[in-house]
Amino acid sequence: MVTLGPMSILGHRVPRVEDGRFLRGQGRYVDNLPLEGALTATFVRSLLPHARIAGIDTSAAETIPGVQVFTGADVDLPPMPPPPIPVIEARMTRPVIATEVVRFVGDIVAVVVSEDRATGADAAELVVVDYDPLPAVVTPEQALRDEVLLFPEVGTNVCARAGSAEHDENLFAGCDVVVSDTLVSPRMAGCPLEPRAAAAAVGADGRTTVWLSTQVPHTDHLVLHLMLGIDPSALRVVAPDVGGGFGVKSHIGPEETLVVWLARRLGRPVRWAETRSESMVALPHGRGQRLQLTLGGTRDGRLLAYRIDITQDAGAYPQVGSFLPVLTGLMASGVYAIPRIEVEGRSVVTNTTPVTTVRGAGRPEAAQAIERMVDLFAAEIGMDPAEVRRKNLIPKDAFPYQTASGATYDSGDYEGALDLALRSVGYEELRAEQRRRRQQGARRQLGIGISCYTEITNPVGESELGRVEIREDGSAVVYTGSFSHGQGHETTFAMIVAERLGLPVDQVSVVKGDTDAVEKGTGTYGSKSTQIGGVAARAAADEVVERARRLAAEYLEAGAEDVVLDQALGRFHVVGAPEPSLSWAELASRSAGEGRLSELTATHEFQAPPTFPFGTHVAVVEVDTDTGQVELQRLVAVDDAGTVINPLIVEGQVHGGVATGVAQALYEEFVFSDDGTPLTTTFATYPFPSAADLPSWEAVAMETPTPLNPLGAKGIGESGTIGATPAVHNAVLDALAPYGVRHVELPCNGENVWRALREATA
Ligand code: MCN
Repeated sequence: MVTLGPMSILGHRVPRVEDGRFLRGQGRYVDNLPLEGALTATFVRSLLPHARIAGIDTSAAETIPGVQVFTGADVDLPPMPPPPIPVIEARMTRPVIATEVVRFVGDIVAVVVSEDRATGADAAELVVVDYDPLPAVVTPEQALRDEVLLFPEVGTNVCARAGSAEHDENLFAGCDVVVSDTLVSPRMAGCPLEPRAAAAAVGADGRTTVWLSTQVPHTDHLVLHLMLGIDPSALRVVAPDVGGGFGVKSHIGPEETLVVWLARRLGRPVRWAETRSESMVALPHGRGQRLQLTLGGTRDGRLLAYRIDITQDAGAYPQVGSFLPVLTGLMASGVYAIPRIEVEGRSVVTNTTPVTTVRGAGRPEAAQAIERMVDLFAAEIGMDPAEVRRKNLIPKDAFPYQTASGATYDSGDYEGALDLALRSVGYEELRAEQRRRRQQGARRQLGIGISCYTEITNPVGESELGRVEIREDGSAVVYTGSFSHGQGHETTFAMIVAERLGLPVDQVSVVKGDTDAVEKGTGTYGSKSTQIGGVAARAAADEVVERARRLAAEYLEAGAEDVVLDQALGRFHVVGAPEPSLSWAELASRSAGEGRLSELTATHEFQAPPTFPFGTHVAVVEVDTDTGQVELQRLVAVDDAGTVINPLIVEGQVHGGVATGVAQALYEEFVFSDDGTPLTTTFATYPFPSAADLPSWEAVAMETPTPLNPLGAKGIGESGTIGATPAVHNAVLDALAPYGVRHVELPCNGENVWRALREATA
């Protein structure tokens, strides 16, 4: 049990300290770092999805003064391997510049270096590539046929597998009702407002400094050291402010690697900033799963068995995306106690943009699948979808709970979340209004969609480093291996440490994203930062208090065991005697004078198993049954991330997360033509919603602490995304139920809804 003192800053709506600089335009991004004499890198990219390179003519480009062009033949770098995850086929490597074959529109065929960006763009246009087109594998279904192979030497397009190919013929034994459907979770583009950017320079001391728009500076440091053979101590990676990552900046690509190679080769700083249209095709995408689903149970609403078969489109080169069926399978059971679950999955390479993690990564797909199937099952047995859910929820007293799909959930109150969401939305009144509209045969029908979800944060149980140092003026600095690219760690990590030290929050600053300043780190993805990075910082702060107590005892001429820290005042004194006392500033300046300030420093690493945040989202939509247009009217989101550090930031995370989830339900889909040409390469064709397209969400707080860390905190960064998509999808189908529609493809845009209505009523 976590007990916080009455004076604790935790749980308060502290405004984000980082916002001052962002709102005043003082953020420092890679593209606006002053970098004297930097050259510009511009990539020449394949326009064909699959082709053999017959020749490259760079001569016209190189007639432009100051332009140099490098092709694969000029670059002595090894190919980039897939992430070192055992299930992924390691032989499907990616050359940093394609030399023989291009495998997607956007694959790099050359890089132009110029004095400025405009010249680079002009020169790139003049690089002539002679291609012999190869047949393109565009869909996972085509890939599975293995007729055209992306990597002939591997002998198959399958790049990873999940679950088991063994089937129990009696899986659905005892089920009165069995429902099946196929759900496609469309491919999404991550769309960070700041596209990728990289810069590199070699200093007078021979050390290479690299600035990256990234989520994982320490992992990037490792990859660059291995790829370029740079001694780790001669390499520094700095991540300045980053304008969003959403999962897609969690793996360094050939672009960043080449920028570093060029800077070292040319002896001048080099910088690259991705354009939006380049980002749409070359920055890895997310989702892209086809799920074949079968759910069975009894007529009175008990779920008994579930089969989930996952085909993941991995794109041209396997990335973390190809591992996601493992996570989808692990989370297949959702919030329900389903006794029998079978998971089978495979990932295949296709001639499309590589697929990686996008907010939620593997877990949205699991929630989309089970939540859709529960609704189908409810419709089949004629029971209210809320009721079917309630009957099958894992009970509050059953934790820790092991699901049939292999996850061990730490804590939860799923029924509490469902009740709270239904109460908040006014479920009964909405159903009454729905009945009225149905009776009237209204053109605009009402749909109410429920989604109960749980998700896994810190999914692979990682560790994180935190260090706390007291400065001479008595303020504190937190060094963390986590990295904030929009999540507000400068505020929440400062709150966590301030609470332990008894200092005002503004006396605690946070240092992150610099491999010279922080010796170790895993970065930020999988909504893991607070529960490992925050906890590590907290433990380091506790150790600093312990050391400070011993020092204060010396100065107060008391026994160390008798000295306490008054957390409300931030002063050390003998227990029971408030004076004499020493503030942090007094303690720090005196110890600095004696050369002992370094005693007030501590480092801690914290490792813990995954935690499982959860919640219920209810969406209310109006569907125009003539045109198929869907209007999202309300979305109530109950999201439980354990103990909340800062409700203001948590609400912000839910707000952004829900927007991504709703966008997948209603708008976003990255589309390729039948021959593999990307069709949605700008915000004119890829319907990335703006605030004007979305209503305000109704976020409802709920806190069920985890026993797995002393803060009691789970993650919140992806919950909104995971909960929202199935709620909206179910709401659309709920509105269309009287018309016999039982399936609408995602996204539920006007066209897909209209088609489903037409087919059902034909
Ligand atoms: N928090 C809290 N109380 C909790 C849990 C979290 O106050 N119980 C606070 C944290 O301290 C932190 C924020 O909420 O300030 C998010 O914390 P956490 O859930 O630990 O997640 P991470 O910091 O690890 O962020 C990762 C997550 C992921 S995986 C994606 S993708 C994502 C997201 O965060 N991308 C984002 N949120 C984003 N927000 C912005 N603005 N931009 C992105 O790219």
